[in-house]
Amino acid sequence: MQEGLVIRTTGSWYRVLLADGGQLDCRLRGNYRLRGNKQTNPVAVGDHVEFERQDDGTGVIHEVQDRRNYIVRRATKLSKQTHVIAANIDLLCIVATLGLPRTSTGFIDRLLVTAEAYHIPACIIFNKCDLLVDEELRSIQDELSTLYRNVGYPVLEVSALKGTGLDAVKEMIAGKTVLFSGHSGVGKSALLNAISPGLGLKVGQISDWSLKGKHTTTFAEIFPVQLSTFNFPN
Ligand SMILES: Nc1nc2c(ncn2[C@@H]2O[C@H](COP(=O)(O)OP(=O)(O)OP(=O)(O)O)[C@@H](O)[C@H]2O)c(=O)[nH]1
Ligand SMILES: [Mg+2]
Repeated sequence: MQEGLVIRTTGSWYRVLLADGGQLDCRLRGNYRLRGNKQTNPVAVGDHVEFERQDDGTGVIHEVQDRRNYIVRRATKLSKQTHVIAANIDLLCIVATLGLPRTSTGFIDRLLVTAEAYHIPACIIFNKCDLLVDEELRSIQDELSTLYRNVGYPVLEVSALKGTGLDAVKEMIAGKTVLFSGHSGVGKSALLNAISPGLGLKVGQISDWSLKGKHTTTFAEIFPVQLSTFNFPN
């Protein structure tokens, strides 16, 4: 039996990252028992699994190791069933924007409460700061940043588009497994691309009529990122 990290889940296939950097597509052992029936997915990104290689070049997951923590989303508001978005997270980065789309403080607060409940450190990244073109928006941003800093959360102001504030993001996430979460269209994919240009993630459009994103990224995935925050003299 070998161990690996689940970095992507699609249907009944799980992409597993191996210790040597290789990847293997695995399925779950047929008679795998779900822990209770509350969760719709038995395996999530971030899970550490034990698997066995098959002759056909794929793998079979036999065990999912205990999770240090995990974060869930309810299927619907009333539903008892939950979907595990990710497991074993070191940091939750809540990506928010003041405009296009506008993130409400209610939304930020709900994510913060979730993070607290699951014992996951959280920070807030305000993206699209290049759009703070007038005094009024600037002062709303200052107020919000001060508010969340005062209650103890790190707050970063960045622009994925202009590339400002990225070093602070890199410093914050270095060496960690980080979940970027936030409304569609706030620029999660754009921000990851800006931090790690090799990723080439698809970036969506903001709808002209609803001023919201179009759910371009449809599933969670882990990207091993090589961060070059520090330049060593050679
Ligand atoms: N002005 C400005 N636009 C940005 C910035 N970052 C991203 N955008 C734009 O915002 C839109 C949405 O960006 P995405 O990266 O696709 O957003 P997302 O959060 O990944 O959205 P989903 O995958 O749908 O959840 C695109 O049109 C980006 O070009 C920024 O810093 N400034
Ligand atoms: Mg996206």
